[in-house]
Amino acid sequence: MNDSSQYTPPKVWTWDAANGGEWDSINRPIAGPTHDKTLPTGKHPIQVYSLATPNGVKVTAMLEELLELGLEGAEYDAYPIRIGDGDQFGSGFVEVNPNSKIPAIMDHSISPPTRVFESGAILLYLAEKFGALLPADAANRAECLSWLFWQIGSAPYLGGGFGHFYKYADEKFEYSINRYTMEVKRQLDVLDRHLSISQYMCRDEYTIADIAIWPWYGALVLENVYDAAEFLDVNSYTHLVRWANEIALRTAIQRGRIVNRTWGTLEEQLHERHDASDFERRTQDKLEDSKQLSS
Ligand SMILES: N[C@@H](CCC(=O)N[C@@H](CS)C(=O)NCC(=O)O)C(=O)O
Repeated sequence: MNDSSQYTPPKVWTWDAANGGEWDSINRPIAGPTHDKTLPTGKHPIQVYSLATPNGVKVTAMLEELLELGLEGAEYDAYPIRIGDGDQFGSGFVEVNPNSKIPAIMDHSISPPTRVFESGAILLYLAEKFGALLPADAANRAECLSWLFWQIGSAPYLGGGFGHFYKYADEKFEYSINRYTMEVKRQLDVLDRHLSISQYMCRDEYTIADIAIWPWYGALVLENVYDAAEFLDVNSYTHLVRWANEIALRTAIQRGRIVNRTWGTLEEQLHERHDASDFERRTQDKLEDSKQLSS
């Protein structure tokens, strides 16, 4: 890698060198598929192709919330797209999301079966389809959508900016870390001030705005994401921590965050989800395992 203080950009950039960093192998400057691969399809109306990153958790948490509300049409099959292995560049996935990023869904309950990609679009699509988790009156709906779109616009500074330069980049550049830390702390303060006067993102109603923001900013203040809890002094954002803790207790969040999770402890992983009983079976399998280990 070039020494940044010596680097003069060429007239035309060419793709002839690795950028370095943990995600180097999947970064490329062109779109489209790299290989043929058909996606699996299960028995439910909604098919989810995703991974339990913050963007992926938004969708599985949303579907679990809808199921908690008794909306059976939200039953879904979820298949992992292993982005570290390049699954997002398979031909079947690119047909569902030409942008090659998780999450993406197919809705087979309508004709023709319809694709939806971009997590914000998926949340809005599902909220409108099921008439849930999106306020009906104009003022509250506007507030909810404002925060939903705030999340979509803000999180790239947290993930692609701060997370990349603080955690994943091979070299630590003070300029880049300062720039993105400034912005992330400003975002945390935006949320903290708002949540000091509001129970949820949209007044006293739990909505898709909370479902979009929690997997990024809730997880950031609760789970030491990027090993940055101390660096960002996350506990000083007390109202945000209060909100994050409250949402973390929801069954749908606890379920949604382990669907398509392929890392962490075994009890945090449910690679594929086809039925609510998959969660219980997981617990049962664990109990059987621990009985065998202790006998
Ligand atoms: N704006 C998109 C962002 C999706 C996104 O960045 N997904 C990441 C994982 S969190 C991904 O699939 N990365 C694979 C890649 O960049 O090749 C959304 O909200 O859905």
